[in-house]
Amino acid sequence: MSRLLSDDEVSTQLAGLPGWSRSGDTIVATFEAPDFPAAIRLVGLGLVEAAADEAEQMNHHPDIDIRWRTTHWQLSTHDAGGLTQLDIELAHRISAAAATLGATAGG
Ligand code: H2B
Repeated sequence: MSRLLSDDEVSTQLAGLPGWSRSGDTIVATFEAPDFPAAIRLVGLGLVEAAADEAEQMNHHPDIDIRWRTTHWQLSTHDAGGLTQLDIELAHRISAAAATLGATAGG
């Protein structure tokens, strides 16, 4: 079981994750596309697929919510009841996957 990160550790790690922020015991990010078709293409083009591959490799899975032209991502370690290094690692992998698709967290 991964250990819970301290508040300071979470803040320090988030400094290296542009577009990600803390929301309670989770970290969240939004990837926005210019319009709905583009959002679905972004998702369809593989952001979700790429993230799913990373999640399976890590056995650590994101919560994903698609609303009109935004995809909302929420990470937390359910087994630990909060944020662990697994969430930080998965966030980096999702942002890297998004970058290859020309998307950046936060807009
Ligand atoms: N994903 C996330 N985000 N948190 C977990 O605690 C978690 C997971 N646990 N994926 C894994 C699967 C666990 O349920 C399985 C049994 O290993």
